[in-house]
Amino acid sequence: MARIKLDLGPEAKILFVKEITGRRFFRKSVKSLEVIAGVEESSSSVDSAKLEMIRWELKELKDAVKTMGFKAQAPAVAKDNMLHPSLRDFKEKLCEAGVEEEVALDILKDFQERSTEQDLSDQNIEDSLIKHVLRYADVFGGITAGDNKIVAFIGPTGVGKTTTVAKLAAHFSLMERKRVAFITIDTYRIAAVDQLKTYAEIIGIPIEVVFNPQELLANLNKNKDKDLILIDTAGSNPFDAMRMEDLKKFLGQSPNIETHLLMNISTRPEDLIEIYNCYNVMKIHKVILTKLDEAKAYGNILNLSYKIDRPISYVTTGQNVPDDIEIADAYHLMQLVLKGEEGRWWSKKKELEKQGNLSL
Ligand SMILES: Nc1nc2c(ncn2[C@@H]2O[C@H](COP(=O)(O)OP(=O)(O)O)[C@@H](O)[C@H]2O)c(=O)[nH]1
Ligand SMILES: [Mg+2]
Repeated sequence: MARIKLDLGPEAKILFVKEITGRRFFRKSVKSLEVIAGVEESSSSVDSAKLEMIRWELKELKDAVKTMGFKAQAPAVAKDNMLHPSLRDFKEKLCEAGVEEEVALDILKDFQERSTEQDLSDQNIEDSLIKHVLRYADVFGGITAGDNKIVAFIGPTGVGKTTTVAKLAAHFSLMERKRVAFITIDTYRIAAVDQLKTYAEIIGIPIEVVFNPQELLANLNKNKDKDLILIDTAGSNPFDAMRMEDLKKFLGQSPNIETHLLMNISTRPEDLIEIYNCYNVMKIHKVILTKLDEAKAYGNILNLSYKIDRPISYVTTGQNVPDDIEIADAYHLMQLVLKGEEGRWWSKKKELEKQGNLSL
């Protein structure tokens, strides 16, 4: 009041008071008061409606200024300022690898919050960062055959479902000596099953083609003696809700079916999430990323692990049956994200195998 009277004279009155609590970066919150004061004119007194209008307009103006200020600060540079300088290069590295900016920022901010100033200035910060990023690699150690395990492979056309089923069948049947059966779901009676039939003949395992959900159930019952039943599905457009419902009916036949969704690693991150959401009308248990050999950047591994609450079971690394498939491993996948093509551990593994040294 003293301040107001000094400015406006002894007749001054407070017209409007508002308490504002503001937060300034890393400082304690500050409380301040917003006050509108005035002097009442004796002849033409300001009516309260008018005053209310002025107050309202003032508020709108203030809000508009605030919004403008916020938008001007929105670009990446401002967001980067929240990061400790020692983390900014690493963020660039992640983004260059195709990790989405918001994902990279969130992961690094989390690291920053868990670290002391001393940790952040440490020369070996990169090692700690790699360890931290490993936390985000959501992986699962592959399929364990036995006890009539049933796994279905779903995903858009051409991602590599049939090839992956063949790779796994060959592995479990020929290397692990398990009893394996193939079932292929053909919802349209036109899908090419010859490809899988050829593999089945070479590997020497039975194959059944089923055309409706009841047939699938009958076939699952027929194969109760198997250690592993692999179900291949005809590729389907994820944005075709009818086909999604069809597939859901098939896979709903048994609660024991474990579903692995295959997606090409070079898909745009936003499409990857869309595809996942479309298939998520049925229960997805694991994700398989395919065609790592054709990719230039691997940031999607991190984008996916960060945004989707499902582990990666396998990654596929080429067209060769049965060799080009790897069980997802957090360390190897993160090396791939950070080193790109140089991190392709499977190529090094093959090189060593050729030389007769299988130590990797
Ligand atoms: N480069 C590469 N090609 C693959 C991989 N997996 C499958 N393919 C190829 O992708 C094409 C489609 O595969 P397919 O298994 O028929 O896909 P589906 O429609 O999902 O069953 C074929 O030419 C495969 O050889 C992979 O990991 N890397
Ligand atoms: Mg196929």
